[in-house]
Amino acid sequence: MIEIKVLVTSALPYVHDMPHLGNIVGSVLPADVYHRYLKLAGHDTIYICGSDSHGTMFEITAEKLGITPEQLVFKNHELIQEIFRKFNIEFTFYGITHSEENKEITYHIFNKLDENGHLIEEEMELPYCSNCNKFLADRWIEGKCPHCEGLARGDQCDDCGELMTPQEIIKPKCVHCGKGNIEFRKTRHLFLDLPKFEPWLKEWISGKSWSPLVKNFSLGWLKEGLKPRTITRDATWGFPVPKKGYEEKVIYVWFDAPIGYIGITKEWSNKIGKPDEWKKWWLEDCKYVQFMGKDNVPFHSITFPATLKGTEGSWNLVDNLVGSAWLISKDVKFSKSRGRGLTTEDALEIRPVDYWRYVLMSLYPESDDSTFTWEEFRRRVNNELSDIIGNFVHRVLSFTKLNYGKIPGSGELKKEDREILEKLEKIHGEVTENFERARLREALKGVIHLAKESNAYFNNQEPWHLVKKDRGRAATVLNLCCNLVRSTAILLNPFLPESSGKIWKFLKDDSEMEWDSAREIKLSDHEIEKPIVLFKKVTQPELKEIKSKYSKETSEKEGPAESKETPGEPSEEDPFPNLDLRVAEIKEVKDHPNADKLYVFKIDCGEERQIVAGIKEWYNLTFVFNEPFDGLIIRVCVMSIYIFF
Ligand code: B3M
Ligand code: ZN
Repeated sequence: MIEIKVLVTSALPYVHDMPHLGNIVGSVLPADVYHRYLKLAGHDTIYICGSDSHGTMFEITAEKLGITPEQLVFKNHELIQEIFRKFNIEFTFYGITHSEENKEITYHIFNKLDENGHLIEEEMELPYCSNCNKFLADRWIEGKCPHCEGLARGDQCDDCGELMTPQEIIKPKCVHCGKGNIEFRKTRHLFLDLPKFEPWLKEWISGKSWSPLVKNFSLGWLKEGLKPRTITRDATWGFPVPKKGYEEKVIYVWFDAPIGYIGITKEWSNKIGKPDEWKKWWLEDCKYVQFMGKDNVPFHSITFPATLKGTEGSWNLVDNLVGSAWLISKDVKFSKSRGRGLTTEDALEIRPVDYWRYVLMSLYPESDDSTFTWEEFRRRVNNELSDIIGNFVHRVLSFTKLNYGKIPGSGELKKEDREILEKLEKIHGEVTENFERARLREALKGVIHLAKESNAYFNNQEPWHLVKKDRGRAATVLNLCCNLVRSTAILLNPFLPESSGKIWKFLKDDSEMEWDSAREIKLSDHEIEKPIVLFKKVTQPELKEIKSKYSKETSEKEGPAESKETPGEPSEEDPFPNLDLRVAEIKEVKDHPNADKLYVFKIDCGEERQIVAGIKEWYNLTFVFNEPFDGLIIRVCVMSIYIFF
């Protein structure tokens, strides 16, 4: 693999409030997964993020809490890092936009734009509350969105994301006093002359291989025609405008926030005692990948690049802009604070972090909105995490430990062994390619695919028979399987670092994990630990409890919670809505008292069930179950088709 330099950033979260699961999957989590991959693959990379600390929301929230915006910002700056730590988000550095470094770079860029004639001064009519005697910048004014009738706050709609002027807001009111005594008064502001950058932006964006979501959005805005954008505000919290006549105003948050990526890189450079390090990432050749929710795209594909371009400096511009759609939660409300739906803390009480990292990334809304439901959560945990990954790792390692005490050496390879190794090579290549292009959901599918293929190999080789007939051959099969477990651990690492680390420990592999070594057979004649179960399934009773605990308020407010217990209509997305395929663990097998061809099974398919199956002619299961199977879980695929009328 060719080693490259990659700068990774994710949208800087506003810290007037804490993030919820939707925010986490929208930017920091995919950026972390991607950055972890880059490190494993040996690229030279840093992941920079930090708290977005300016803007009128801080003044509003701080006012409500009776503290200053600065106190609010620095308190929440600590709290948010605590949440990210719990989600194992590994930043190279997490800084803040309210810093001396960011102020310095913001002023530098501001002055360059001014010198180069890209700032326009204009008088505008802005909302003024005659009750509070204040201009109402941005979110101090609220009302109905003229596009979707949702909640419009200041210059953007919370619901549809459209930008607007305050004059366009329907039935506006002042957030300070809650009254509608709004008039429009004249005040002078500075604008970035965006229309000037249109031809350049068009050419630049057209040359990018961004996802259709991001690219079409961006070209769409250009097509509508750009207007000059204000970069100053009548407010008190923010960087004061460094220009004569504007001393009473502050720089608009969306001007200094993206510059914050640079400011935070500089803050990091100073912290590590290498004050010029930031230049290596911003002024020298380097690939730059950004992650964000789709509502943030215009600021990153249009305004920020135009801002940097206008300085005529040699700033690195974004190469891959990864914008995610929304993860919509159907039967629970993702919430930022306790007592109103499901918070990140609640989520981690339900299951440890890797379950969430898995479920969220498997639903990562890469190109389109995706939907979270509790049923989906259970399905992903039980059928993928537990039945595919967990099961494969556990059965291979426990069977190997039981029969050989360690990973045995391998004999000569047969055709089927070479085939699984070819599959490993192919899947590794595909997962790598998807990672390189930051297509993370596809990359995760590839990891699951590898575990599935490896599981099938284990099944087809039937080492439990081989071990009695041909220990040498069984050793070869198990050697390959254990090494496939190792490959799975590596490919899984960016997504589930904790679980991957546990597998590494079971394998007693003390080497540094390396991406490319997943393609190789590394372990032979090598001690291993007895594995412990990696993922616990979500049972029906547990799911019921979770639903009743976290879904109540939402279902009251938003109508009945979605439920798969009722018949669904086939759709393009799900042509078999009533088909429920599950892998079950057989707990007990007995002969049927009245039928020669039937067994009676007690199974655990997430819930305890008794079923009968006419497979006695083909399988002697009482024989299998009389064998000792310490630690070995024997699973048989049981298909249950529930047809609802
Ligand atoms: N703080 C919006 C958000 O948190 C904004 C992103 C800034 S990125 C420079 O969604
Ligand atoms: Zn007012």
